[in-house]
Amino acid sequence: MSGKTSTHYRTCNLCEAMCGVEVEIDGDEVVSIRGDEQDVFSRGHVCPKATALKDLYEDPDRLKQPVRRVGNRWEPISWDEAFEEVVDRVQQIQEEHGRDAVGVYLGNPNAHNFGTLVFGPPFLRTLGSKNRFSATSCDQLPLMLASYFMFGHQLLFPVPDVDRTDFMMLIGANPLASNGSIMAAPGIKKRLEAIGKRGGKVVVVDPRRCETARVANEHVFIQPGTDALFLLGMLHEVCAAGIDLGRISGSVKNVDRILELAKAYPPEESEAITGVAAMTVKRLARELRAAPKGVLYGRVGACTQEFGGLCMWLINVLNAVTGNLDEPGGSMFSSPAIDVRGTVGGFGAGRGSYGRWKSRVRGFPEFGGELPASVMAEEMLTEGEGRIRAMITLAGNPVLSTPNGSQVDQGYASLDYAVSIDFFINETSRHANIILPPVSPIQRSHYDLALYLTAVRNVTKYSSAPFALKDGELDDWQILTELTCRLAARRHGKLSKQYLTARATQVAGPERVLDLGLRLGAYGKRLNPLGTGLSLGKLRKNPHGIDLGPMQSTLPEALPEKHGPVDLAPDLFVEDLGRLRARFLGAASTASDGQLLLIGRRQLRSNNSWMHNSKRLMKGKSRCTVMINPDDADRLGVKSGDMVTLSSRVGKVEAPAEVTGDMMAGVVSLPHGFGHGRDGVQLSVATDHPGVSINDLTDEQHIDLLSGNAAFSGLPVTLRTTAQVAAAE
Ligand SMILES: Nc1nc2c(c(=O)[nH]1)N[C@H]1C(S)=C(S)[C@@H](COP(=O)(O)OP(=O)(O)OC[C@H]3O[C@@H](n4cnc5c(=O)[nH]c(N)nc54)[C@H](O)[C@@H]3O)O[C@H]1N2
Ligand SMILES: Nc1nc2c(c(=O)[nH]1)N[C@H]1C(S)=C(S)[C@@H](COP(=O)(O)OP(=O)(O)OC[C@H]3O[C@@H](n4cnc5c(=O)[nH]c(N)nc54)[C@H](O)[C@@H]3O)O[C@H]1N2
Ligand code: SF4
Ligand SMILES: [Mo]
Repeated sequence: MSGKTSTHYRTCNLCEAMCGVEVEIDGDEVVSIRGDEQDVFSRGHVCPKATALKDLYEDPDRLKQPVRRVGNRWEPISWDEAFEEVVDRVQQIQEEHGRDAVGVYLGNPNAHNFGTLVFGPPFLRTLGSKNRFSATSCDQLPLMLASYFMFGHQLLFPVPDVDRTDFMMLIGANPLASNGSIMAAPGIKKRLEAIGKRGGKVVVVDPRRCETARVANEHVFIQPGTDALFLLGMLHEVCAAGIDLGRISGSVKNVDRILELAKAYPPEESEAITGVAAMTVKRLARELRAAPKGVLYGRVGACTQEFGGLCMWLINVLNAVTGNLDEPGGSMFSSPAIDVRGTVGGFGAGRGSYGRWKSRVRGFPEFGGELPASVMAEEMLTEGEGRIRAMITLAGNPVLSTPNGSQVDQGYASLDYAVSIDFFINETSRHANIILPPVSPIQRSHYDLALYLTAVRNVTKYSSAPFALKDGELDDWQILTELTCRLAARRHGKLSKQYLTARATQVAGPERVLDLGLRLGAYGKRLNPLGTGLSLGKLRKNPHGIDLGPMQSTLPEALPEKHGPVDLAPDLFVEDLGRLRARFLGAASTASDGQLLLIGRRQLRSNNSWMHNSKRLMKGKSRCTVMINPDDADRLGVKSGDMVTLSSRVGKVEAPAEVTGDMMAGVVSLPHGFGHGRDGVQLSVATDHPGVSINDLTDEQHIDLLSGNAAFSGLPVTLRTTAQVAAAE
C-alpha cells in the first residue's frame, strides 16, 4: 500500500442490473467498493454482492496460473505448456473421432464479459463442434425461441418498460432477489414501488410469496408449471372483451388464429389445475385491458417449466393484443449503442436457427447452434459413434447448474479429456485435465455488449481496467484468442486464411473492436474524426456512463426483412397446445399422491453457484433450506430446523426444513447453486457451507419438449423427515 488512493468507476458484472460502482484503489489493492451516485443508470444503487468483487479479487483459492491435474493433485504449469497440451489433445481427439467428439459448455458469466462474447465465437467456429451447450437451455431459451419465431430474431428481447407502465404483472420472476433479468433495471424495488405511487398496480404470480410479492399490490399463488393455462385463461378473457393491437396492427399477422384458439380456454376450465380462481383471472384480464399502459413479464419461473415455450409466446401475445407491444409503458425493444442484432461493425450475432441438426441420443433440435443442456450428460455417457469424449467448459459449472447434476458429474468423470477456463477448482473444473484461469472480473475492462439489449433505458458505459495485468496474468479474451490461433495454425498452417484472421483478431484486441462498434452504431461518431457521437474516447471521458434516453418504439423497422410481420401464432407454438391439453386438461393433478412439487429460489447474497466463497456473503445461518407450507409440514410431521430428505426419480438430498406460510400448499422450494461438498472442490469458504444441490433432484427427462429447456419447476418430489427415512431403512 502506498497510502495514496485513487478512485475508479466501473460497472458491476455480477448480475444483469449493471450497477455503477466506485472503487477506491491503492496500488494493486482494492480499498473499498461502494455505489456510484453519479452513475447515469443506477444512481448509487448496489446490493451486498458489489463488495464481493473485492473478495473475488483477493480470494486465496482463486487460481493465478494454469494447473494440470495429476491424479488427485494439481501442478502449476506455464501458459505455453498449457496451451500446447490443450491444442494437441483437442486436435488429436477431433482427428480420431470427429469434430463433435469435443463438446463445449458456456456458462452464464459469458453474458457479462465483452472478451468472451467477441472472441468466443471465432474459437467455437475454429473448433467446429455441433455439441455445443450453454446455460441458455436452463434459463431463457423459451423466450429466445418465441422471439425467433414471432419477431424473426432470437435477440429481439421484449423488455418491460417498468418506468412508464401503469400495470405490471410479473410471472415467475423475483427481481427483488435477482435484481432483474432480461430487464436490466438497477434499483428495481424503487422502480416497482413507483408504479403504485403513480396510481398503477404490480401483480406477482408465483407459487411462493417471494420478496417481490411483498412489495407488490397483489400476489397470486399458482401451481408450478401451469402458467400456460393461466395465460390462456387471460387471453380468453381479453379476446372475448375485444382486442386492440394499436399502432402495430399493420405489422402483425395471424390475429384471427389467436382469436379462434383463445375461445377454447375459459378460465373456469383451468382453475382447478392452476389454483388461480377463474374470477381472479377475469379481474386481472379486465385490469390489464383497462390500464392505460400495461405489461406482462415472465422470467425464470415461467421459462424453466414444462411449458416454458408456450408461456413466453402467450406473454408476447397478451402484450400485443392489449396494445402494449412496442409501446411506452408496455413491452419494448431496446436500441443499444452497439446493436449485435444488426450487421453493422461486424458483430452480427445470428438471427437464430432451429433444427439444423439434432442431438445424437434423444434427437433434440439445435437452437441457435446449441443443444439443450439436458442432453449433455447422455451424449457423454452413451457409447457409440459420435460420443462426446472431451469437454471445454468456459465460465460454467454444469455439475451444479444443469438438470441431474449427478449424471453430469458422472459424464465429466467419464471423459478422456477436459479443459476448464475458470479461476476456481469447483464441482465441474475438478474434472478438468487442465484449468486455464483468467484474471478476476474487477481486473479487466468492461463493456456490456449483451445486457444493454435488455436495459429498461438505453444507456452505455465503458469501464477501463483499474490495474495493468502482471506477467503471467491473462484475461479470457487472451486465452480464447491464443487457443484459436494455435488451433488454426495446427489445422491449417500459419499461412492459412484461418490463422491470419485469428492473429489479426488477437492483435486488434477488445478495445479496438469496441471503438469500431460504438462508432458504427446508431449513436456513433462513424469514422469521421470530427464527427460527434459515440466512440470509445467519448465513453472514457464519461466514466459514469451516458444516458441515451428511454426505450423507443422500433416496429416494424426492427423486424428482420426476411421474417416479415410479427407472427402472433407460429405453427410450432400452436401445435404445442395439444401437448398442454394432453398433460393437464382431463388429468386431475400434477403430482401423484403424497408428492410435493419442487421449485427453486434465488437469494440476494448469492449468485448461481459461484459466489459462495466470500465470507462476507456467507455469514449467518445456512440459507440452503427446504421451504414448506405449514399445512404440509403438519401433515408430514415436520418442524422448522428438522432435517428432511427430498427424493425424485434421479436422486435425493437432505437439508433443514423452513416452515413458512410464504409457500403455496403442495410446493417446496430449495435454492440452486449449493452442493459444494463433493470431493476435490477447492473452495475453502464454500465447502464450509456446502448445502446440497437442487440439481441432484432435477431430472434431465423433465423438460419443455417444445424448446428443450430444462423444466426445473414443478418436479414431483417426495419429502420425508430424516427420522422417517431411518425408520423405514
Ligand atoms: N435448479 C435450478 N438450476 C438452475 C437455475 C435455477 O433457477 N434452478 N438457474 C439456471 C440459470 S438461470 C443459469 S444462468 C445457470 C448458471 O449456470 P452456469 O453458468 O453453469 O453456472 P454458474 O454458477 O454461473 O458458474 C459460473 C462459472 O464461471 C466461473 N466464472 C465466473 N466469472 C468468470 C469469468 O469472468 N471468466 C471465466 N472464465 N469464468 C468465470 C465461475 O467460477 C463458475 O465456475 O444455472 C441454471 N441452473
Ligand atoms: N442474487 C442473485 N441474483 C441473480 C442470480 C442469482 O443466482 N442470485 N442469478 C442471475 C440469473 S443467471 C438469472 S437468469 C436471473 C433470474 O432472475 P429471476 O427470473 O427474477 O429469478 P428468480 O429469483 O429465480 O425468480 C423466479 C421466481 O419464479 C418462481 N417460480 C418458480 N416456479 C414457478 C412457476 O411454475 N410459475 C411461476 N409463475 N413462478 C414460478 C419462484 O418462486 C421465483 O420467485 O437472476 C440473476 N440474478
Ligand atoms: S445488483 Fe448487486 S450484483 Fe447486481 S450489478 Fe448491482 S451491485 Fe452488482
Ligand atoms: Mo440465468
